[in-house]
Amino acid sequence: MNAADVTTLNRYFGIPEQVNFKDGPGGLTVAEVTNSLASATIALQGAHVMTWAPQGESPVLWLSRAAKFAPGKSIRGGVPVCWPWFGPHAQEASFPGHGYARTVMWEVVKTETLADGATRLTFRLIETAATRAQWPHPSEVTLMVTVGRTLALDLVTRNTGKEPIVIGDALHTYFEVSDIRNVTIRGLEDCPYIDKMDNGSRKRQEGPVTIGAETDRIYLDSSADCLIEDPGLKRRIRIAKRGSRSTVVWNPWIEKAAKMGDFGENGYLNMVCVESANAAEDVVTVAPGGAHSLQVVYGVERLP
Ligand code: TA6
Repeated sequence: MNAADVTTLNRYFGIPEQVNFKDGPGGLTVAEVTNSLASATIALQGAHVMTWAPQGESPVLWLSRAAKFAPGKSIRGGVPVCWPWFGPHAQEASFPGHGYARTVMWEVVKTETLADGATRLTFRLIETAATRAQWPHPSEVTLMVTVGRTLALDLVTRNTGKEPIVIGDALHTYFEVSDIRNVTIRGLEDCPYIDKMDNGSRKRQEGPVTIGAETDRIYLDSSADCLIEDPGLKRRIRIAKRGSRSTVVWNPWIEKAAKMGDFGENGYLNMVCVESANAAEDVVTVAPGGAHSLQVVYGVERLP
């Protein structure tokens, strides 16, 4: 099937009044999901969840107003899928940062309505000669997206080969906040971290995380829920995860955001990345015939 053929996609995977495939920005095929609980948009390129909002709630994911939508270009915002490595490739500097999964086409495997009214979509990465050239290991990667009062994501790597494979992965999620200067991130207290703003030095988190400058940290051995407390929006975003031992906290702040060119005017003020990952020494070895699942559930709670 042609993954970009919206007519065929709607015939096989559309759900009336709930899932509609259409040509989105930059010619990217997107799935529009609307149900009684929430709404979301997902690009087939990268199986990239671009937006999600529970009904009656303001957007929970940040999507840059200056995001560039084009085949092969990662979308600035939402939930980029980093796979099969996180950050720069260990040996090949020419390979794309954060792997290729977020810039290649994925196909729709299944769409379904759950008993509680949520919508579940399953995507699978389409391998090509180009992807195999960067990742010559027999494997399959799927992403299951469940759109409801919470947003649940399950990134599953299956090793279909005869040798173990080592995976670095992340759901590199951009969350919408009222003003990053007033936000507190809890759940990482006492965790060791790699401070990429201080030559990769190893430190330990004291107290909650607040952000007042460019921040780029890989917290290791971090499995607790994280909470993004946002007094401006009077809400707390809860990030629950399984199968992820690293948490990355990133905000580019002023200069870095301006250099990146797709953050928009002061975009950095309204976002924070809290990424559920397996990075650095937390990378995962998947045995032949085995599987690794990185799961997150995002929920919104009102602040008193
Ligand atoms: O996860 C944080 C990070 O690795 C930062 O160092 C920064 O590079 C960010 O990801 C965005 O990377 P991207 O390739 O999406 O521009």
